[in-house]
Amino acid sequence: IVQASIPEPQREAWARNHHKAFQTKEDFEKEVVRHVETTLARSMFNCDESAAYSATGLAFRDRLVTRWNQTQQRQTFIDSKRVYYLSLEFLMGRALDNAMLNANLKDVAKAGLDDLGFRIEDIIEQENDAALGNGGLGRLAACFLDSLATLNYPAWGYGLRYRYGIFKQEIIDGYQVEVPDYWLDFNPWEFPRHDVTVDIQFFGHVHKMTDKNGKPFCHWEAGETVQAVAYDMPIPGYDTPSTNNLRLWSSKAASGEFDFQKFNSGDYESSVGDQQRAETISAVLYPNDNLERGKELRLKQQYFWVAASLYDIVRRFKKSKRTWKEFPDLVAIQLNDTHPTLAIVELQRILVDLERLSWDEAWDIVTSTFGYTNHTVLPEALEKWPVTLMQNLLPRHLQIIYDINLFFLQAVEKRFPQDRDLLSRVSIIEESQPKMVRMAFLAVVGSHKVNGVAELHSDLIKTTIFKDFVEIYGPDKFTNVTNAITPRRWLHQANPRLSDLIASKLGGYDFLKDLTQLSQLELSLNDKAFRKEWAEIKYANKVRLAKYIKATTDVSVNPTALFDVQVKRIHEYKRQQLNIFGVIHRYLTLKAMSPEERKKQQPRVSIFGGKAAPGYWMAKHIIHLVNNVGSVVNKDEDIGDLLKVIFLEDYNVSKAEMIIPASDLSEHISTAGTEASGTSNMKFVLNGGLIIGTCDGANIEITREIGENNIFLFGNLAEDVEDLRHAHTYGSHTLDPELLAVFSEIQKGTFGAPHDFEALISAVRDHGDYYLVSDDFHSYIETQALVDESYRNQEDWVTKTITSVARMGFFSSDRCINEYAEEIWNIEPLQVGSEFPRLKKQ
Ligand code: B1H
Ligand code: IMP
Repeated sequence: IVQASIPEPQREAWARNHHKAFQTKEDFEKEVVRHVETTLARSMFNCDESAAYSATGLAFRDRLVTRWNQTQQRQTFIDSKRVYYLSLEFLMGRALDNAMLNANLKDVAKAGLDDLGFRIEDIIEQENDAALGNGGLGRLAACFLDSLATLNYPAWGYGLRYRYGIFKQEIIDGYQVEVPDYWLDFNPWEFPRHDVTVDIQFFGHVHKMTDKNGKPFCHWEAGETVQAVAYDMPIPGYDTPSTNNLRLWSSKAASGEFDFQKFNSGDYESSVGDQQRAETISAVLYPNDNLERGKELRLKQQYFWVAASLYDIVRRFKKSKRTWKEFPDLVAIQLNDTHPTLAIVELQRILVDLERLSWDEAWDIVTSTFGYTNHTVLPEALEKWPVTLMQNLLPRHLQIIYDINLFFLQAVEKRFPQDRDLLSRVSIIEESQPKMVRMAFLAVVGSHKVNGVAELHSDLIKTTIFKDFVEIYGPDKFTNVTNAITPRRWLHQANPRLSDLIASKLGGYDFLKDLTQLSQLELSLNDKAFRKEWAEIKYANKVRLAKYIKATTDVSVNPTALFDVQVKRIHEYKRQQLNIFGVIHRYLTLKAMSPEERKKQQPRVSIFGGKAAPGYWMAKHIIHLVNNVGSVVNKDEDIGDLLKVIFLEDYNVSKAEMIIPASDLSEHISTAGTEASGTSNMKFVLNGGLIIGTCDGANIEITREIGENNIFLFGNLAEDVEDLRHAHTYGSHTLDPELLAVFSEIQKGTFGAPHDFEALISAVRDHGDYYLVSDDFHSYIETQALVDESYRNQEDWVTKTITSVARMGFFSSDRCINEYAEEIWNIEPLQVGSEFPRLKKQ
């Protein structure tokens, strides 16, 4: 190890020259111009918006890096316990606006950019979303990072630096087309660490050896090595100097650019091939939400990321010169779903094979270190890997998995003798053809806590997929931490006018750090001026969205209509098909009315958005149907403003920030028991929208907090789903007559060739209606009518929305992270001392 520290006598020179972050408009402008003229090698004569964005980003990055360094030095100095959040997805969205707001310097930047000839909104729009995730799971990880930094917890995120994030969606002739998302063109937020690399091994063989004391051990002789390179992204907290780190690994060939031997011997192609094969590992995010497809490259991604991260964590631990027993006192690792479960096996391998601890000592350390969060009970999303695939790619890890399973089953057998059924039910190895490794069971066995993400979901995992494990370990190993969202991005950044209005009532912005303060808003319910401003902000947000709709789809929508929004990944369980069938029903009802009757109806804009996994055929048909219904309804002169149907292309985090504040009503209508939590439901309510939803996921806790009068619930309950499904298959299955009328309209060809939508209809009519679309249809339609009626009474509606926002304090991710910290990680926030000055409010 090279001693890189500067000796004491020379440190004064360093301290004297310490980089000072800008605070004033003048200093900000200097930094921007410096970056334009030096880093970017441009000038005022060729500085376009993209260059101005880059320079602004770099100016803020410099600021973050200084604080990032201080935060890390402090953590190293204090030697405090850190938490490591392992997630294959971090759906960060844009960073600039967030960095400006968290530092309380947006006004400074706005004025500075104005002086230099730019509008801050245009500059913010230049940034590509960091879209390294599919949906809720990845965005949750991003909200958690924001809270961890804001609350001053010593925490790192570890993930993969995909060259291509989630694909961009284009709609062509009503169909989804996928376009690659190359987002790294110029990314000022990442910090390549070419000095932080780890060699990662794959394939090969395991040899049994004996050491010099005659003790046997296993040596894994690998067949392929790939290098992991760290890229760091600073994560600023809100109104604190604490800046945490998100470390993303990128893959490259271990021997540098090429294999020179092959190159020199004339085998150019294969030397380049090796390099490309290595780079493929971190090339692309798998675009499936709630679906596992068992591809070898995906397993390679998982091990590559997990092995690099653990190497890094262990290296950092070793610097503290503690004994191995103390590892769990310094390190907590949270597994975001089962994707990083191999970390359990890898740490056991490091401790047993490399550090030569006994199996039991090592296993104690491992199980005290890990916590596992389950995000789904959908069978198609539960990860299982073929034993043969694992054997080939990670031979030593498979042996360790077998040993973990053996010792686990022996312990179960001891407590429940002669229960062979139980043993086969809980075995980590599924004795199927082919045999499979059940990753969720491995994660449960290797962790000290397992949590679900909303109350219903946490109860469900205890009574379904992990029922036997509750018997074995007792109920205390299983817990609930209800998901939540960061109010910084999802209120302050997305809806600045609403945030300002709330601040004016609450005497400042402290509510952004203690969201329960929102409850004081109920005192202003009768304040006329406040209510008026509240309604005006919603209207202004709707006008902005209407302009965007006009610009992107060429459809004019009336901003006084009720905006009804369903934006999320397209999935049968989320039931966008129920929504669009409901829209068709509304259309038919309006068509059947006399012109006089029509005049009395509540105008609506039905807005859809979301991506379908590229191979998900049914989801793609849903998108197609929505678009076709739109093209018929939107030009029907009988209907006019009474109904518009819009599909917004390429839904992502930035678009969510615009769409969510503009909604009156949003739809969270999954089949009961299928949506683990949902998090956009919280974002909509926090922005003054109401919900139509099923008794599923976090909708239930939202109802508990805001009150039944402020939410439109409908549909069957989770406890009845199984019986209904059984009845569909084995009893007589009568479909809802109003739904049948919708089907026959589709089959008449009103919305294009009926053949295209036959699969959507037959899923309900002929294949058991697994998602209970027909069972819930009537209740859905009735509840939508109730929504129309409520919306007509605008005073009442405003009262409902203010009351709801006032009661949303529970859904701050700060509350959620504090629960993880106390109940699962056992970590304390860092004290932010005087040598680490607190940000001054401007
Ligand atoms: C959620 C996933 C998911 N649950 C597999 N599971 C994936 C599973 O790439 N894969 O293989 C990707 C994603 N995502 C979501 O997590 C739940 O459906 C939501 O209900 C929940 O709000 C969110 C965060 O907990
Ligand atoms: P790592 O844990 O080794 O990756 O270090 C993370 C960061 O901690 C480094 O970038 C430094 O800023 C800081 N750091 C590392 N070692 C020391 C030390 O010995 N004293 C103070 N800070 C350190």
